[in-house]
Amino acid sequence: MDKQSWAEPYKIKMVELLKMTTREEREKAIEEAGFNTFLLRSEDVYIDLLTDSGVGAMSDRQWAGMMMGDESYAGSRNFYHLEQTVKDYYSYQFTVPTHQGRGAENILSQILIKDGDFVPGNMYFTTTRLHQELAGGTFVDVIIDEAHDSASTHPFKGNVDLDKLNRLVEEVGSEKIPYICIATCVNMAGGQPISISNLKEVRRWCDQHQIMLVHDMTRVAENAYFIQQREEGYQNKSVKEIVYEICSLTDAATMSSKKDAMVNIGGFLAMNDAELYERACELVVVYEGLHTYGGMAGRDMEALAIGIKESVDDAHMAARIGQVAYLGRELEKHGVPIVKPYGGHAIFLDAQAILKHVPQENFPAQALAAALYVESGVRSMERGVVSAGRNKDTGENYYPKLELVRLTIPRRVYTQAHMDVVVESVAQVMEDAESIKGLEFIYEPKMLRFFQGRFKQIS
Ligand code: PM9
Repeated sequence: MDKQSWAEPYKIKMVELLKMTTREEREKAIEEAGFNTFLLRSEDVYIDLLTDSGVGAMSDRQWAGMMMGDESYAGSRNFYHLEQTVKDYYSYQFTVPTHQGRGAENILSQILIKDGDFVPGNMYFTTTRLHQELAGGTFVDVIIDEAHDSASTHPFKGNVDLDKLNRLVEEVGSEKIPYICIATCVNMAGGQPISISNLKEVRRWCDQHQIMLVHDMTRVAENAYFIQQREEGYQNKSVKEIVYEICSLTDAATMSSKKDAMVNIGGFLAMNDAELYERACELVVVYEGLHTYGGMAGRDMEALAIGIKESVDDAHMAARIGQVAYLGRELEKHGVPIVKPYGGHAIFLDAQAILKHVPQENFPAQALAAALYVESGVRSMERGVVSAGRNKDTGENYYPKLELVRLTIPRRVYTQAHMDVVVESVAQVMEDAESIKGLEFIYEPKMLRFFQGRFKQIS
């Protein structure tokens, strides 16, 4: 029998008390929030599975690091520690700190993308695509088809389809492709990994066409864990070694350090090319701050450097992914339709399969996330047509095949008992699924509408 226990390699030293609410209070709260879980007050939430971003629990060592912050405006000691850690763990020679991941995306997109360019990627991410579009580019999805099928059990649904890349070059020419952006553990596909063998093929393809390979490394350690578990020849390599190998295959990276690296704020742009570094240093002072802090406090850079080291620990990662898999297995026991295989950072509910009576134009995933909150105070996030937004040229809604609710697990925060509450709540919502109403917008922001959009129920 496969060993499925995954006990945490840490013990709890401090706790944060949670507020319990009544159903009536939650009904009022979600109505006031326009049926958008982003607009709830966190005080009104019991178990917060909105995101894994910036909400992890820092270790005692990271907190000790916070006390060692060197808050000098220029040349902070903590920056040099961070820069060295990025070199040692991720292989990139130059680091430009940013306030978070999208700060890095903005700078990279502005430097590399020209009007009319195309940027292929293994599925879109909301902020990444927006910055590509704002810089004049068009995102092109080159992920394998299996990634768009919630039932496919392909072990590496984050893989790139090389035929799609070839077709793009035939259509637009390689001079219109400034870089390819490859995410590890693809968020919108359900936290699905890319294999090393596929990444090597993409590397060869990029060399052949002289196109840069950029890595969205936000969840690289989780991807490395899946490679260790699933890819031939990697069983005896550590997560740390695999992370280094993944990064070495790419030319530059954007990082939201609020995920894998377990800090509350921060990110960076990293690269090997000295000229790109120089241009990034020129822009970082415009949007973020001096190139040795880029929107982060010295103490945050110190906690990040320590968090990077902790994130590649094998026991940490086994417990992290083990907890996510536990939630997935328990939900499946209750017959809940979820994206398979289980993701790295989250379990994704198939909202279209649960709310068969709600057409996609009435936002089933948004409605399901709101209903789950009302049921139990569990906060989740829509990852479907609301998140996908509108086509920048036609203004039409994108209708993604995946209409999902994401139950995102913060790192080192919740217990197995919390997961059991989540399972019971989802099962209860499924039982009452037919009573859940679809939604329509009453306020639709032009950009990243999922953050602040407001809805009303359709009677
Ligand atoms: N991801 C998440 O919850 C937080 C914002 S969107 C709800 O999944 C990838 C793969 C991400 C990501 C953020 C960013 C942007 C880039 N790439 O949030 O700006 O998952 O630090 O990072 C979120 P920042």
